[in-house]
Amino acid sequence: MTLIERTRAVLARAVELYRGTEHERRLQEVRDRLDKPLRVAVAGRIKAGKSTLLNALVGERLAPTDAGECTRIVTWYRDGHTYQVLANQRDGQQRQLRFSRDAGTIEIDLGGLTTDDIHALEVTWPSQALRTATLVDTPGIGSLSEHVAKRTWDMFAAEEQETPADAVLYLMRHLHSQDLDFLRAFHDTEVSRPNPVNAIGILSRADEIGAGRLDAMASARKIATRLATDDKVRRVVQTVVPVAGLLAETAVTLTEEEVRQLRTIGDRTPREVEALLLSADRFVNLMPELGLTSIERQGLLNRFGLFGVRLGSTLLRRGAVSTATDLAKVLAERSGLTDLREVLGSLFFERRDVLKSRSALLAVDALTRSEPVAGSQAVAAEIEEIIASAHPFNELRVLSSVRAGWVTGKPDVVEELEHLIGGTGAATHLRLRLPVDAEPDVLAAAANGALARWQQRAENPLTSHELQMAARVAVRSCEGMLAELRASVR
Ligand SMILES: Nc1nc2c(ncn2[C@@H]2O[C@H](COP(=O)(O)OP(=O)(O)O)[C@@H](O)[C@H]2O)c(=O)[nH]1
Ligand SMILES: [Mg+2]
Repeated sequence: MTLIERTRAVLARAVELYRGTEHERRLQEVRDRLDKPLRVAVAGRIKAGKSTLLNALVGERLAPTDAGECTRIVTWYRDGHTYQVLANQRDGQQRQLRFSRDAGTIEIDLGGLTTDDIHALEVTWPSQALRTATLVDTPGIGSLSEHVAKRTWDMFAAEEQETPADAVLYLMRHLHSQDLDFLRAFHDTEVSRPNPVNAIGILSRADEIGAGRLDAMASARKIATRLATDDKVRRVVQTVVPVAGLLAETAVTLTEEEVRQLRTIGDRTPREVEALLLSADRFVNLMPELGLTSIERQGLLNRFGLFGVRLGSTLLRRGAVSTATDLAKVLAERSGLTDLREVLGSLFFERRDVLKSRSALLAVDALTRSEPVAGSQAVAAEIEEIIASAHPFNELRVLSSVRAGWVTGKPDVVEELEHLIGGTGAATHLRLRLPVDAEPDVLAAAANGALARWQQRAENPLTSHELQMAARVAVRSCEGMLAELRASVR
């Protein structure tokens, strides 16, 4: 039985046990969640660029950014057939809210409710991107008030019976000790501890590094790599990806008019443009002969930032791109969005079943503890069994141990281990460090080679105990890959 099948079986038993009680409905919700898109929360301090990045991932400007009372409420964005906004009230009631969408993002009319009355907003929006993942925008720690911060905290708190999110994107502008404390609190203790498995770090607003110079993203990439190899950071997130969220959002919603305005700037000499782009203030006010009003210039800054204006106009001047479609594509790449999508795919979406099973098992486990009934102990024991023995969880556990520095060995050995158990993505070619188009027989040969090496390590009495345990898991991973390859050849 696969992990997800075992999870379904446990859930079915739990639903039976709690039938007729007030918990039955919640368990059914947990079960239904297994078939729904993965839930990914966007977390981080206020103004880290969370809402902006969420919009970039959806490909539409939905989430309001900056101030506004709705940015203070946890908001779910999910795919659906109709456009709808619901308020989940603290008193348990649900109310449909009116909304408009004139100036881009959705404007929600709270209809007399205050932000304190609302537990969360649920926005349903037909969207291809939201079919893959339901996205959760959070107000952010370090927010306006303790109260708002607490609301974000609730989203992730370990005491909660159910973790509302299966995975989290954690935005950090600077490495801040408070950021790390927050990450730690989010990571539960049940499946592995600490647990970098369901968190990806994002070095956000990356374009602002180095005052928006054209090499800003290269600098950001260096910082992100340094962060990602820092022990403290590795314990809590799988990797760190630099993203210029604003430019990403603009890239996926670029208009012809904006391209025209950038072209106007690109028609000037590089020296003139540089002088103009020294500061936001200069850009808005100097050079009246440019042919763009102050309002248009301010508009460009709001959408692209200084870096984006510089990059976009330069690309057009050099003829590197000529159409809006091409420019949008290059800006998405340069903003880091394309890379982020890839990382999300390999670390979250390909592991969807594991992450969802994990959330579901944690939810049922918490219920059996807080509301025991006859027979719930057996269910709890079974969950413990699954968590202790299911191979995907073992991989996650080893991954956490590697990240925590508990598994030591020669660097290249540890690196191979990390890949084999799916630490850089669950796909077979990633585990074997081969190109995406590697032929099945090449993959099989590599998997066989790895299998032999790791079997040896598992049995070598000189191998440290931790590495031996890890090696056993790696052997299973290799066997799993080989079985899958055999099945795909047939
Ligand atoms: N230059 C730049 N500004 C950004 C970026 N992301 C967000 N911002 C701006 O930062 C402000 C806060 O962004 P927002 O997404 O509302 O942050 P949140 O509070 O974390 O949701 C807004 O004015 C955004 O336009 C970015 O990548 N680069
Ligand atoms: Mg926000």
